[in-house]
Amino acid sequence: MFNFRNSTAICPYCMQKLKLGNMKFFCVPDEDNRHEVRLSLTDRIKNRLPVCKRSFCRNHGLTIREASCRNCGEKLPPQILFHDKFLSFCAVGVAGAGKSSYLTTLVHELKYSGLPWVLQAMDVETTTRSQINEQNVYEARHCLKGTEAGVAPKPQLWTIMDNTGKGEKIPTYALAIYDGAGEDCEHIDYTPLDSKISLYLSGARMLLIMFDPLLLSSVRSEIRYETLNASMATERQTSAPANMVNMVNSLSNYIRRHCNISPGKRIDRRAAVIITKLDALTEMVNGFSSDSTILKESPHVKNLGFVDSDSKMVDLEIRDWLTRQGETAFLGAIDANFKDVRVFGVSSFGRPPDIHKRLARVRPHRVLDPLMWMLASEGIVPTI
Ligand SMILES: Nc1nc2c(ncn2[C@@H]2O[C@H](COP(=O)(O)OP(=O)(O)OP(=O)(O)O)[C@@H](O)[C@H]2O)c(=O)[nH]1
Ligand SMILES: [Mg+2]
Ligand SMILES: [Zn+2]
Ligand SMILES: [Zn+2]
Repeated sequence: MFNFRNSTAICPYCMQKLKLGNMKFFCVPDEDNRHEVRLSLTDRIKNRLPVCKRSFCRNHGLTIREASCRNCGEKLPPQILFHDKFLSFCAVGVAGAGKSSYLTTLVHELKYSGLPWVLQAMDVETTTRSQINEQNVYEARHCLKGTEAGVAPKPQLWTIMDNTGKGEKIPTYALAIYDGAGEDCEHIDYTPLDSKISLYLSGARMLLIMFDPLLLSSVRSEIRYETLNASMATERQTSAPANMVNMVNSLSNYIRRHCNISPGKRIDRRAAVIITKLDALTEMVNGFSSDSTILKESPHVKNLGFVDSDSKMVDLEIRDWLTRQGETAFLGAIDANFKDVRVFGVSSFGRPPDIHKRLARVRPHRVLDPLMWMLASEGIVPTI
């Protein structure tokens, strides 16, 4: 019988800790029938899921796993109740920074990179959305459309089963991914954001702060017009100034307010700063040198762990590169606001799209690095 006492389950929609008493349980004997099952006194004392006691119900005597959250009313996928760790991250960045493309290739790599993990979607929505995105990028080979602004993003909910060990028990992790619209991230602080987006930001275990290097004027002047055009999302973005410093500051103020952290204190939240579209930077004379670590294949997955020295080197190389581009204000802003920051560089596609926004064979570069960092910090993979 599953004991809830030690559960770390969190409602992925309202971020409330899921205790037994915070949930409503339903028995669903068939598609057209459902009835609520209340917790008995013994269930409460023993901290266990309820059992259907209705006479003649075909589920009579079975443990009930269908539940909804009492706080927000959302239906909870049964798998969210059973896991050893709850992991969640939220991607933020200006419109067109490459968030959705990155998360699409991240999920794909997680499924097929050879890690001894099995990834399963927890609900139909996650399955459908990831199928559409993967189909677009990997089969139709076309760039994704911008994420709809003004609506709260639904979290993608995944279960990771960790097949590394040989024991009988397979550790499972719940992974919730939040991918908002850049347009909404750009206005944090200024417009009354949907309260759900704010919850996601303050509730995530790790923030992915996506930085689009193609917004830097020093980069734009060194890259071919075709590459630049193909690697930018919208007309609006092409003329947008690099406004990441403001975004980092307002994001930080926002989290501080929401989590009651005083302005003089760094935010105690893991923040992965991710420079996207690395492939486009290889055209730069002033770019990364050809023997730099960042351009080498990522060592983490091959080693089934997080190679800290490699990651620290990449962090240094990007900081150095950003400094050479005159972006010290951005580095200053992340270091001043976040206690636990690491800088990463990725290319979701491996090379720029063509002028019609079509993709060549997708070869993601280093997309799993930030995730491996989080997994290492959670003790799920070793730090090497
Ligand atoms: N060269 C290159 N371009 C990329 C890469 N990833 C994304 N892009 C470009 O960036 C555009 C925007 O990518 P998205 O993933 O939709 O960006 P987003 O951050 O989700 O944007 P919003 O949903 O509007 O917030 C794509 O249409 C591509 O043109 C990459 O790895 N390399
Ligand atoms: Mg998007
Ligand atoms: Zn809830
Ligand atoms: Zn029943």
